[in-house]
Amino acid sequence: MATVQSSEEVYLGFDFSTQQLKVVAINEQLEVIHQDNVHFDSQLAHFRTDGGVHVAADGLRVTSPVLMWVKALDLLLDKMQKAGFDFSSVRALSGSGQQHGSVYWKTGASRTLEQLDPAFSLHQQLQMSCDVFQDSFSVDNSPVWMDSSTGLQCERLQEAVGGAARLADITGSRAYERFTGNQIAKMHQEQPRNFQDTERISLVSSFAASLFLGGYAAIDYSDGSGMNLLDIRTKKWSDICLEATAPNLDRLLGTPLPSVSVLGPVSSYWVRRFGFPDSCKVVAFTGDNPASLAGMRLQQGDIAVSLGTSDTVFVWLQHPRPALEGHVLVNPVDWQQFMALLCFKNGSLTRERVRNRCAEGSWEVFSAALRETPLGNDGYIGFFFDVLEIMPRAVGIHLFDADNNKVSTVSAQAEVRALVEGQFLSRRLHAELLGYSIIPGSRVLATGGASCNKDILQVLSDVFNAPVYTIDVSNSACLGSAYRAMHGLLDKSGVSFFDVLKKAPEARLVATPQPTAQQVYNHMLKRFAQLEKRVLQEPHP
Ligand code: XUL
Repeated sequence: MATVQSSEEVYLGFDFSTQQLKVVAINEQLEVIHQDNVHFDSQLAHFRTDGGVHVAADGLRVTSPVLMWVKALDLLLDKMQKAGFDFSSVRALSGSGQQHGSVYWKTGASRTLEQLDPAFSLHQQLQMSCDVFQDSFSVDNSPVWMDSSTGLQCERLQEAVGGAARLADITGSRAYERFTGNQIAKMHQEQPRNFQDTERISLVSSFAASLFLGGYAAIDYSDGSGMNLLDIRTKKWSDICLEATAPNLDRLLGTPLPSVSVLGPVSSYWVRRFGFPDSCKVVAFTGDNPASLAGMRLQQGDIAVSLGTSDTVFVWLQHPRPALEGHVLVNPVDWQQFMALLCFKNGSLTRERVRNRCAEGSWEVFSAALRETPLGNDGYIGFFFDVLEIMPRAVGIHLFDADNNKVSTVSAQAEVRALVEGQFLSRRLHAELLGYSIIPGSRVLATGGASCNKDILQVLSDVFNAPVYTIDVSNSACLGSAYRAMHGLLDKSGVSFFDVLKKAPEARLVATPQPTAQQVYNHMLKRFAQLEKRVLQEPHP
């Protein structure tokens, strides 16, 4: 890490994630000069969260105490101050939050936000009513993305708009239980008094921005796309969705804005308590996944593949085709473009199981199998769903030979290749179904545990017929937020996000496609799509 020099200009990126609050500071050279975090379970133990959340006895309701997030910000800023961080050098800040979570501001809270007294911490002023301060939240425990208790509300929303496909077409996703609109509908139905007492609803991201702004921050288009409420094409709240969700939502949500918007300067609270310059700008906060896309500097044609417990895929989309699975969001760095977010449950654990079964539990042997089998695996195609997969909604192991006949076994080496090819064909197929296409110059950015295996990445490169680069994204949401803070100041003068980030460290090239890859996998992808339909028709629990 470079050290803070008081003369340099600095940009802050915060990330209010599920388990912790993190911050990164970068200088004009895009070097990280400071990072810190507050871990909720251990450093704010009195909130008694497990992994940052409370899970109700039914296992479906999952919430986080909103004051825990407020207190975490107090604590983080105090830690930075003690570490000698020079707040007077901060030109702009932005941030991200776990997506979909909602915060309910109590009537009168805007006044409290406007009049924050620098002699007190934020949580002292926003917490439960006492003689001096009025409480600011009508709901103490915010529903978060892990909540899956709104099945009924999802059904009703889809019915009201004319079906799942229609809803996906308008908002970028069919109804999902964790999506904010369905959470709001449930709040309105189950806690009508608290709902009545609410003057504003924020996402976790816009709630955090409001604390810095000293007033209600707009919801940005990108995180707003995770609500089942925003029309991702007109960038306005969809009337039909709002009406089906709760009354007066237009007023309660405020007008959404592009993610690049400068919302205003930090409030005087920050100037007087910590010494921020009064010119320091707050750039709209966004969701953690959109912020990660910015942190990875994903561009048009690129696809990011995160190989973890579950495999996640981010894509830059120009012409989205929302589908019944996967999410299309407005792009956080260019609001006229889009991004897709796809999640596959059978990732690393399945790779490990097949390694144990077919490769003596050794990654070396697993890699050798990939090197010693031909591209296209002599026509064998495999689907490996140890648990019910999301895309496609199917389970079980399904192997096919070159004539599309179902087979029960293949050689150990062919099984290894069938797994890895099958996983990457599926990532490509479903990204393409949402509107992704490989173009000249397309890159695959690989990250996550399995991205250290060169032979797995060679298959990835071949299947996508594109070079694969590795990228460390451990801090990508935070870093992306700091990058976005910097870009926010220049956007109005027509400078693109990528022009601002020219100096950022380059991703590392690790694999390039082999000469026959395009021919082999274009053909195989067509077969894979047909076979997937067959697998889908097989009964599952
Ligand atoms: C995305 C999602 C999660 C949260 C976690 O749809 O639900 O990735 O954003 O932070």
